[in-house]
Amino acid sequence: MSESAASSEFEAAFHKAAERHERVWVFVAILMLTLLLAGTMFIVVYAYGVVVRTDGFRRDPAAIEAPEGSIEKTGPNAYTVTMVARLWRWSPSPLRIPKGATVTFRVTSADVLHGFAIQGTTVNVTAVPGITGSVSYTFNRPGTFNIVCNEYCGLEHQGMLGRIVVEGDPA
Ligand SMILES: [Cu+2]
Repeated sequence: MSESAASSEFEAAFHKAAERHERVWVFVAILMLTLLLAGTMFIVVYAYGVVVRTDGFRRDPAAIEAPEGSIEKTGPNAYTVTMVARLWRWSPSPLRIPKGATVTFRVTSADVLHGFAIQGTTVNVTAVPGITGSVSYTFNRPGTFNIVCNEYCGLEHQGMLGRIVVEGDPA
């Protein structure tokens, strides 16, 4: 047996063993990822009861009770505002309220996902078609607040701005 024949025999045996180990560990890795994914899904759905709703989504703006939003006075200085997002504007905007007003925003979308965030406040809610999100905020500081869309929604996303004007002293 020549020296080169011996070395190529050794190489062939080495590759055969290496391939077997490689196959085993690729399989183990895939199995671990599958178990991790299945386990996560199981825990999320069964233990936490999280279910993604798909039946209630509607994209027809006409299906929204107040397509241009609404403002309702609910107390001495309290308001409920239905805020509707659509490509690419907010309504009602500009929204004028007195200083110190507590506003409950009911946020929804007429078309796709948008993000309702009021700069300089803690308000940040996703506007989902067919679903109404709710958040309250008290505007103690007069001035103009920008509503920005922080959920990418297409071509004019960056220009999707609204205004909230908090005026002087409460009436
Ligand atoms: Cu948007």
